[in-house]
Amino acid sequence: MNRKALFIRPDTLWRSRPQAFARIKGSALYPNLTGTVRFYEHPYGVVVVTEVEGLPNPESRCSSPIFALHIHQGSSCTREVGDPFADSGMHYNPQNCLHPYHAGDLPPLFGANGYAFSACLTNRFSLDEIIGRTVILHSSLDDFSTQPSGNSGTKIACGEIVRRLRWR
Ligand SMILES: [Cu+2]
Ligand SMILES: [Zn+2]
Repeated sequence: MNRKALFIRPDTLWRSRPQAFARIKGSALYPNLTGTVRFYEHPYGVVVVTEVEGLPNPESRCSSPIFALHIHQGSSCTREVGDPFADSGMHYNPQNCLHPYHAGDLPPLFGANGYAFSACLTNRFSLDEIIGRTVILHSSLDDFSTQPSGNSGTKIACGEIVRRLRWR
């Protein structure tokens, strides 16, 4: 393994093209919620870079909002059944694990004045496994214990993961 590749330089990452991405759009209740999730191949797994704006932003400092983030197994952000984006299905979970050990479980986003940014590395999936699936952002934090989905509240935004052709 190339030792230089072990340190992820944000400036290099920022300039390079993701191999896959999802464009995030809010549900009807969150029309201003937009963002991107970028996926980069890395020797240790996949780097997931998420940037979102237009998040709900409570005033109180003690309720600074946290939003669960998962890759769901479904391929499309369509259909509303009580919750929007019903076709996104359940968390991507090819190994039949319990939450939060689903392959699609990701660290939640911390809202900051309606904006959120995160970068993480995971080896729970390959790019090929998640292209054609969906990224879902939820209204609440992920408690990382409740089954089957961490008591994460409603789905507030969704994006379909596509192989990179042109992303900007
Ligand atoms: Cu989810
Ligand atoms: Zn899960």
